[in-house]
Amino acid sequence: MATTGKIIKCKAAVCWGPNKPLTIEDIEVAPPKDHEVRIKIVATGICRSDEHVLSGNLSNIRFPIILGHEGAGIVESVGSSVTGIKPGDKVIPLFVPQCGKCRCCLNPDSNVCAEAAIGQNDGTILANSTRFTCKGISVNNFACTSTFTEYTVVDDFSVAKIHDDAPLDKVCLIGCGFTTGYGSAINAAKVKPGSICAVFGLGGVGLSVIIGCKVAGASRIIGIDTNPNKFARAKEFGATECINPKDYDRPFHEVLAEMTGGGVDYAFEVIGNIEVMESAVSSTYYGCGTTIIVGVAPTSSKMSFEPLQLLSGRTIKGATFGGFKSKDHVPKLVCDYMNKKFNLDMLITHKLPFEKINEGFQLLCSGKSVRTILTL
Ligand code: PAD
Ligand code: ZN
Ligand code: ZN
Repeated sequence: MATTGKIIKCKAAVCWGPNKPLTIEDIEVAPPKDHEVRIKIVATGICRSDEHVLSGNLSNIRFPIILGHEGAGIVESVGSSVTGIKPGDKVIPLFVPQCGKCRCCLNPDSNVCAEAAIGQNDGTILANSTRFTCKGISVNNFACTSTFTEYTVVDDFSVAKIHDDAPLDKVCLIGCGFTTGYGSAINAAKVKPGSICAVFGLGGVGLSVIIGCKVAGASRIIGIDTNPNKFARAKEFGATECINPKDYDRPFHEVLAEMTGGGVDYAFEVIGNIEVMESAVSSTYYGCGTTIIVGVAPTSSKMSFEPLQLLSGRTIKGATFGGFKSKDHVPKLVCDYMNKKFNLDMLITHKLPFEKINEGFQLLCSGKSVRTILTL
């Protein structure tokens, strides 16, 4: 391509610090180095995890930064030593990389990657630097991906090549929200047929948990949200009933225990709220209930529970990206979507041009949207 090996000037939404609106800036994107891939982003979703950074809930972030981790695009150029990915390929950047060599990658029971710590925590990609510059200032990368930009550069183990015919404005959700929720049910919880599930939080990720619970054959899926406007859509996805904790003036786990003969088999916390996490644990059946923590709680916050709650057989676990090994599974999930094994189109409530990104965040925060897709 004409741009190969050159700096690309393009637009990006730069986050200069917490509690400030993003500003669309002219940035420069340097060419990919060894084992790196430069991608033209075509579509990206807005996930609550991006908003956690904006609202200052996550403290280990270095500013300025380009957020966004739920995108899809087309490879513009590749650095030396990149194999299996070439210019023109459709790809999804992976916020959980898969290097294939670290202790996590080599363990079939883990799906995180030791390389992620490098990208996520210090705001750089693998070569310990960033490829973004704005007004002469170097701008950090977010979660190995940074998709709120027309062009991004990622490490080759942080990107998956997907089917040539995949609709990028839909399958971008496989880059985070859909996969996280769906996998939390089928991989992390391993929901059994006939079981009772409770899903706390009916945003894009919670609704995707419901898709997974339904595919796994749960007999009851109880959707829980403080915003009753979320209930109709949750039922379309497969929730068998929906309830609002605000409608009760007693501990919510007692309400769920009464509804379910003593507690649910699986409780999913998909909000990032410590009190709800504690309530979710108490809502599970004492002899065999499992709680899956999916929501991202503020940095350094702590949840508490009585150890006795676990001695009778309860399990508490967490999952990132739904327990899927990213590079292996993202291409397969894209094909499953194209073969209509599941439908994620209903997660998309809004579409906006990239320039209206702040409007997209307002829609999320006001509870009006599930997923807004920005097109670039
Ligand atoms: P969202 O904001 O679209 O959905 C959250 C839902 O929770 C909304 O419908 C709220 O109305 C509801 N809610 C808020 N407070 C309460 C409460 N106290 N009780 C009941 N309901 C409540 O977010 P999302 O679906 O994009 O993300 C959900 C969480 O999952 C969030 O914390 C995000 O950071 C996390 C996440 N985790 C991973 C991962 O890999 N573990 C990936 C992606 C997102
Ligand atoms: Zn996300
Ligand atoms: Zn690894």
